Amino acid sequence: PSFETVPIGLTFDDVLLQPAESEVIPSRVNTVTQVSRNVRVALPLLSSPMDTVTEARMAIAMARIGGLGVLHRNLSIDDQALQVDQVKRSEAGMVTNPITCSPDDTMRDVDALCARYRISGVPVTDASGTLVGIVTNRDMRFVTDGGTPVRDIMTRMPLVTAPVGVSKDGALALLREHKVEKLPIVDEAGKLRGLITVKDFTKSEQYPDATKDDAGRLRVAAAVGVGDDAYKRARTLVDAGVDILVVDTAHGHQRAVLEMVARVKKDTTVDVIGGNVATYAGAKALVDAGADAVKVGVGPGAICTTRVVAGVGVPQITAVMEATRACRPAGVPVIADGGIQYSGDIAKALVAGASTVMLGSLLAGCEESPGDLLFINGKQFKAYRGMGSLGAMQSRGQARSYSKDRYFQDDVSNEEKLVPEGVEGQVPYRGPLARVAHQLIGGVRLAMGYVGAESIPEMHRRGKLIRITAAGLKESHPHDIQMTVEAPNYHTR
Ligand code: RVP
Repeated sequence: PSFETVPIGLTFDDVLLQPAESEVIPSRVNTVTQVSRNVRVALPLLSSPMDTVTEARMAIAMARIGGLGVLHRNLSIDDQALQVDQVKRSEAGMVTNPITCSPDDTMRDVDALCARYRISGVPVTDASGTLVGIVTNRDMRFVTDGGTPVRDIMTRMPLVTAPVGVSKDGALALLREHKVEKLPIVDEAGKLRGLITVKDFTKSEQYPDATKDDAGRLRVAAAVGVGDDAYKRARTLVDAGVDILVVDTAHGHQRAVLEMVARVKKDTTVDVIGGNVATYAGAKALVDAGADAVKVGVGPGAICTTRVVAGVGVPQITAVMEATRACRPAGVPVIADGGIQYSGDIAKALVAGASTVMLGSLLAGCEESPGDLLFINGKQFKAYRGMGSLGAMQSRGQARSYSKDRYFQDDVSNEEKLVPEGVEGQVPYRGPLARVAHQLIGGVRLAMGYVGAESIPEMHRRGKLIRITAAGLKESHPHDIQMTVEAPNYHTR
């Protein structure tokens, strides 16, 4: 190699967006964008498939605000499929396949179901699927013996029900008229076919931007690896109703990854995202394999040590620009994954060509992320760790398959032989996702005003980057002052 041919790699801190002539009012911009070829979101935000970031609760919260959660895969196939199921059932126009119980179940069973799915009651059906009653919080409130059978406490037929095909307004009218909270949908034979709840109506008023499928259910994505086990995982997740599969590896420009993308594309109807890559050639290979979106980022993550341990990576702005060069002509969206610390970085990623960004560290501190609050010196934190960290690789007995197909390490017979590519740590607690996302999107909206872009495609067309120096970066951050009040959208590194 000769020095003249070594390209330069730039990252978020190396660039700024140039202000341009604008009539755009930040509060009126349109942030709708494509996650993948067939899935659209109101906000360009995805949550990382990491075991300290995205499980069902985060995925539900992400979809409600108009983003999308990607469920991590550091757990058994069944557990991950269950999480898909939890998201798909969480809020809906109509639950088509509601959770039910039998008259012979006990109140304890029903309690467990309600806790698991965060619901307040369940229809009761007999062995043939015929609706025989409903059991809700109201029925259980004064029963002290957990062993009491459902048949003794349930509200029996006749219940207020609606026929299959009832309209949204018709259902709402029935709920209002009878002052009930749950409306079972039954067919002519009396079999339970669905359930509409008051909560779903109030939720859709509360979350007008929610990311939903055609049946009105929240959307969810899930991560898979490569190889036959991963293929089985992918099939199971599709059966559970997943909307997007993400072939989630540290090196997406790899034959096994390309094969997995092509295979899942061929055998299922869901969108398939491939990654991660950081070059033109890597992105092109995924596009050619049939990926419906390309996830970009090798080494930028807050907890990632790949660039130090392996000396490999491409600074993220350059990586996104290079991948976009390969993806844009094919109409394939780019996801900028990793390294985002401030809302301004999201705007920079969009201008570099990304259609959405994926966030780990910024979301790990949310109330909805997995894990408990940690109190340290009176301050609140939550754990955040790389999926290539020792802890993540060793956890839940998944080490072998996990480190093998994400990091392609097959010598994992002995834990001492694992070579981590990530670290374990903690981030400050940041409260509910909605609050965090509000600040993130608020920053993006401001950027769109400065750039003169009314939409994200306009950001792609109109946005211009400028390279800055170390002095420029110093000037960008607050300087020559001691901060006395914590801002909701600024933290020192
Ligand atoms: P960040 O948002 O900067 O915290 O980065 C999150 C991203 O880091 C993830 O979406 C993933 O691509 C990457 N990651 C996750 N684990 C590791 C690792 O252990 N190296 N890296």
